Amino acid sequence: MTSPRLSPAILGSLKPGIGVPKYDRAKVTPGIVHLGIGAFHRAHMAVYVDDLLADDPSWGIVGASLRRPDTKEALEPQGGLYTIAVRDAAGTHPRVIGSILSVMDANTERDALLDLMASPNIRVVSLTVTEKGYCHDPATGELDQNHPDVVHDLANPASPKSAPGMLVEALARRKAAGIAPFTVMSCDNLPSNGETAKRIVTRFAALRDADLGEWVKSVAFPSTMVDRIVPSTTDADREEVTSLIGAEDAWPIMTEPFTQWVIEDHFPSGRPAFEKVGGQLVKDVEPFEHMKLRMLNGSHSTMAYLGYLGGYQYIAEVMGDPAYVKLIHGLMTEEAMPTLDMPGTDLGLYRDQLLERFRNPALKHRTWQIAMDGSQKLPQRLLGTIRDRLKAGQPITRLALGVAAWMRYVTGIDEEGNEIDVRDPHALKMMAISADAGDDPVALYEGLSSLTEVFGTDLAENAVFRDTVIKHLESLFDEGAKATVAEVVG
Ligand code: CS2
Repeated sequence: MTSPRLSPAILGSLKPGIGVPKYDRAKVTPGIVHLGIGAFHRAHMAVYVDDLLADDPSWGIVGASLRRPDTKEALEPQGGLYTIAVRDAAGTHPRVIGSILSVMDANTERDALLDLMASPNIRVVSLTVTEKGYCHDPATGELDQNHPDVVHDLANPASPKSAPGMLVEALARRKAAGIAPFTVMSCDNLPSNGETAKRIVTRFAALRDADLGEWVKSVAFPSTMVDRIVPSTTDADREEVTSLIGAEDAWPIMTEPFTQWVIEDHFPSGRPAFEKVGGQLVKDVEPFEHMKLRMLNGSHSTMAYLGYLGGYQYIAEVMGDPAYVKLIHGLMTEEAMPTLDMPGTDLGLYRDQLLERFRNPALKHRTWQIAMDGSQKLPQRLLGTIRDRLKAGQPITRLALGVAAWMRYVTGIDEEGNEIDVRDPHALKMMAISADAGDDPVALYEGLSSLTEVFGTDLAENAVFRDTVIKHLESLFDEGAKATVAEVVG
């Protein structure tokens, strides 16, 4: 028997025990526009908002996709409803989320979306547009004025394509109408994501017009640290969720039990009571961001490149290899933790929880998924930690192995000689560099480390960095990833 499509009309006839919205969705009004309505947002912020709408229905979310209309196509027939399925060793636990009122496709509904963003009831515009969506230089955090979307948006300010362009046009419309600005809340894995977004958006606004640039300086850009592991949904996941809830969901979101959200409390235009639903409101998010980026994401990227090269498809599989576990444990304990300043936080406990989360056998998190966009991720995940350690004269063995594994990975050829589908905004440039370098580790190092948008201008020439990465690269080429990991952990 085929199941009916998930929709508001059939909420009452889902299988017993399935969590559904505990508020009247008809009374919910939009207060938030979210740019980049991908899986992460739907597993994270949208769930916190779902938890608070019963108390305050003025914070419904209108989601927008800037690139592909696929989320809209999946959610529109479902009236915005979708399932999050939390997976642990005991099974899969589905719950239907109702906080997303509708989804707009920025490509076909740009003007309506900009008008909505400019309307007074929208008080927060949040973003998960991934690292590359900021159109910035990841090494410096500055707007990349040569980015094709930035060039386009400066030439066509009223029909922007990029996230900075959308934000500035919506703010310009508010300014013109005499409406106070919304608060911009970045929920991407960038260091000082609020400040970074502010630097990029104010620069873009100033390039459009000096007055607008000044006005945009008054906009609030709180920083946040977001955390929840969200593997891409597969067809098998869709089938499992459909049979668990008794309705067909075109795009359920699979995730883990853990969730964390640390938010800088700076919302002059008002905010939902995130603290009532598990959000941690703080003055300074930066220490939390560093902790998460350097420990969780630094480990993730290292496991992704070394794991993929070693033939492991999923993170839980990587965690089944004791040498890899020792490497990651050491990377966090010996190399990342000493660079963090977190009074009152038990970093050893945080590390152990991370190792447990990485081990989650039910979460099919692909190494290939995490390996994506390394050029945008490496600076905040590994290179910042490396810089701090080099400055203090401390060893960088394990961190440098993560960097070497990335260099080996972006050659686009695996250890069996098969092609790797390298997804990265700089993939073509990197593949050309590695084609020139062949399998010469020194040439590969020199080519890739000259990408200043990743390495800045200081690291490539640092003798310790250079020697350590090249030594690892030689081993990766000669012995392969598994043998290299085994050797490094002794
Ligand atoms: C991952 C992150 O894909 C990746 O790069 O490292 O998405 C990670 O799962 C999240 O940051 C966890 O909060």
